[in-house]
Amino acid sequence: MRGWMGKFRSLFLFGALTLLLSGCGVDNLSALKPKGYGSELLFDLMLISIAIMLFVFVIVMAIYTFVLIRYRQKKGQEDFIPKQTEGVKALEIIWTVIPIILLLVLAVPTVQATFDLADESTKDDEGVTTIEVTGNQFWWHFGYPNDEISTSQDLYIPVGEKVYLDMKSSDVIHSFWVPSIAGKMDTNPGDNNNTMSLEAYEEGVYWGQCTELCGESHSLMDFRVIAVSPEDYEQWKEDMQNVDPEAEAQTADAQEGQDLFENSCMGCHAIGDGAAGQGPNLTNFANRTKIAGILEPSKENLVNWIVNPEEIKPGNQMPANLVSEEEASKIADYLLELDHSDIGPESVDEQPQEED
Ligand code: HEC
Ligand SMILES: [Cu+2]
Repeated sequence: MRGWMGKFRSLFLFGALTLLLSGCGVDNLSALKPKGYGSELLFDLMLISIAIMLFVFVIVMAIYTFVLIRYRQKKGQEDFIPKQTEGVKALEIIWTVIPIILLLVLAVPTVQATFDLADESTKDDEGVTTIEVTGNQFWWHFGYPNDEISTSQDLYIPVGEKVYLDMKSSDVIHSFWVPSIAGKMDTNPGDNNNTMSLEAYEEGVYWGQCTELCGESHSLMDFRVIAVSPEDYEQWKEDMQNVDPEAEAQTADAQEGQDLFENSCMGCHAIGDGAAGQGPNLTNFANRTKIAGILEPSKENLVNWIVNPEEIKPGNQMPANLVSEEEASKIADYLLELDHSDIGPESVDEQPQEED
């Protein structure tokens, strides 16, 4: 008996610890710490529903406890049948009307928030940014059609401004979710574009994830939204527009890497606002928060990725062994020189915190 209890207790402790520790993890990936317009609306709805649930729970439990104690069978009452109360109109009306009222209390702000989230009244206004988002197995393309900028994985937006996303997929259905600042939206293949808006209240690097099971490496389809000050955003746009894709690499190795890159990789990757090929646009690559959305941006990781991406993201569309490890090292030197802007993840006020 004791052994059983012991096992049970450690199971319980394990469960409690899991719950507790899952609260650590990465910061800026939590719908419970809203830092943007959409996430704030959704968080408020969560609070309202929890309040209603608690209200119902407390009242039902109070009545239940009262009835348990007050009407329990007493000594000498073995054969006693209490007064039956079916069909009491007043009671039935009460327990029909109260839930209806509670549902209305929940429905009104929910419908209101649904319309607020879908509001696109400022979309065509002067100076409002619309960004094209394309989900791909297993990466994100971001295009700024009015500014002739193409990028991927890191989405730059100005803080405190509502920007619109025009969203589609190049293959299967993906879902774009940045829990700290917005709700989530599916990206569909074909011409069935969805739109949503993003507005961050604070500068920051916000974690995003694909939340539609889209293939083998679905869980590795991470991205970031980087909300910078409006001045930094303007500077970033200018820097991105002035990229010269043919600029000579600086060191000898990097120059060799550049040639190799042009021969073996340019079929799928572009630098500058080139046509988005089959792979991510690598403009400003040296400023990425991660490689392929998941790896720390070190040279070693980059070489490993170039030689064998399959090992890192199974099922992804980049072929393995296009170049030797030595060649990959030179290409990495070149790619890590692609530092096209001084504005990067380090430009935001608050730095993200990695796992504890
Ligand atoms: C057949 C098309 C194709 C070719 C050729 C190709 N890649 Fe890729 N590459 C991709 C795709 C697709 C991805 C995105 C993979 C993912 O994240 O799922 C990618 C991702 C990358 C990334 C990570 C990008 C990011 O945004 O973090 C790097 C770096 C990269 N490739 C470098 C190279 C280099 C160097 C070569 C040449 C040796 C090359 N690629 C050749 C398709 C290609
Ligand atoms: Cu996906």
